[in-house]
Amino acid sequence: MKKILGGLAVAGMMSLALVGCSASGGDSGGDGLITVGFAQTGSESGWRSANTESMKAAFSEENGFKLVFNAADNKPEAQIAAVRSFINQGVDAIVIAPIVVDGWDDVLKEAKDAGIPVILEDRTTSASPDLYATWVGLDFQKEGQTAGEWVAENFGDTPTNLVVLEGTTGSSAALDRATGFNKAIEGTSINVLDSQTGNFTRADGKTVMEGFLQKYGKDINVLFAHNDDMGLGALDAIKAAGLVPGQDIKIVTIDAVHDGMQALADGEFNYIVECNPILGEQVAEIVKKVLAGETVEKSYIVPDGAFTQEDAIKLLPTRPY
Ligand code: GYE
Repeated sequence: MKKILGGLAVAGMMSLALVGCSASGGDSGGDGLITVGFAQTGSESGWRSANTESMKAAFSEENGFKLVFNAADNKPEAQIAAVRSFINQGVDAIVIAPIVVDGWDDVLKEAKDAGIPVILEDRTTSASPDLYATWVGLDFQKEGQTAGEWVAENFGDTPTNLVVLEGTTGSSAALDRATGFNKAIEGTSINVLDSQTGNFTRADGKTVMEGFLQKYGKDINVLFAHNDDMGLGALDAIKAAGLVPGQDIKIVTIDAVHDGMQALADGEFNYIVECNPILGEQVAEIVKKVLAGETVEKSYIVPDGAFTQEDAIKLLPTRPY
């Protein structure tokens, strides 16, 4: 154990030295490449696949990186274990898309003590900001608010029953989207009948929607799903119940991945708020800056749009994901 710790301390000092001196960033492997450990959430959605692809393309050998990739199957303990293993391997930098906001303090302190900078991608944490270098992501609260404003504008004046499919419990994406949405519908005649997690997956979106339909049947007027995939899963449940999605039940989702945009173009979804998953290049650039000792902002927010059915028909052929 002592030996391992000794090795760790040396690796830490080496990375620290590299952070301080090397203009081209770390090179712990001695192969001219920057070794980056990326702790991805898992592979729950179309958004996630596009994000993983974007990260893998940006952290390529041609771009000067050696990527150590881990997907944690959306299990927070597994993700923390992956980060710990990156620290033990003595990578040059660690990128994390945190599954949940809480529970990060200890392992982030360990990375800091080892001199390995941490860059957050996509979601945020509740950990103290001095435990990570920066965060590249999206304004989830604003996304929720945009969805809520659309609901309020279209249905806020007449009694309307709404159900919510929430994303992963405890994730910043789900927490902030709920906050933004609830603020936007406050004081309107929208009645939230029920709100449950569908874990950002199609399968759970379908199961939870089946439950909602059994319980509330035709009383449901609007569905807000925290991502496209859960909305897509819900389509099956709605059709199986003999109802027409997009008409009997209006649907608003977040992400705007290809299958979601297709459902919007087909009239089965009614509105989608965009969440851009193509973050790889920006994250890679920032990792290089951090390792070169350059000052970076504490956060980089990538802007999002929002789409109607007409927009989807026009944009579908040229969507990059
Ligand atoms: O909306 C969802 C994914 O954190 C923004 O995670 C991300 C969310 C995205 O599973 O589809």
